[in-house]
Amino acid sequence: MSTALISIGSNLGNSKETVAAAIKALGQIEGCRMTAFSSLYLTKPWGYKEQPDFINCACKIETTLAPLSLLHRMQKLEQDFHRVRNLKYGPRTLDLDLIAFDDVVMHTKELTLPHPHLHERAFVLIPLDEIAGNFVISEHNQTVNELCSKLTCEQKNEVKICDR
Ligand code: PH2
Ligand code: MG
Ligand code: MG
Repeated sequence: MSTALISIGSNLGNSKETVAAAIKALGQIEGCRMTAFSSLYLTKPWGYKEQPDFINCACKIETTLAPLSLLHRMQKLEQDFHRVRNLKYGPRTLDLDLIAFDDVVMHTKELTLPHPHLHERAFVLIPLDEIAGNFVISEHNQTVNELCSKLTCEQKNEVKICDR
């Protein structure tokens, strides 16, 4: 059994509903069990700024799948939610990013683990800290909580927890 950390994002359509449906769907992938998911957060767009704010959330899954099989299942789910890929870092109905998978380090064309931008993204680290603060991110050799504490106030201010 492996542990996978996934970041969920949406900024098109009814994002809260989409993220809630994605949490449910991820837990229903064969060979996967959802063991924790964070609150929803309203976050300022990172990268390309001229787009709506995002709803972001993080979840933790126990899985018997290999990293690439899990990635492919996640990509299939994105398609089911009618995601259209236009701009790099641009708006999206549903984005599912595999952030970490046990202590796997891998650099292939298809998948980089741990996620190459995780340490600079408050919208990934703050939700993750809620559910997996003690998880050690290989390569960085630091826990999610340690990486989170290195974010600047400015970065943290762009991520606000949503009302339940
Ligand atoms: N995803 C991106 C680019 N920018 N910004 C926020 N706040 N949240 C995201 O999920 C996000 C982003 C590319 O996947
Ligand atoms: Mg993304
Ligand atoms: Mg993505």
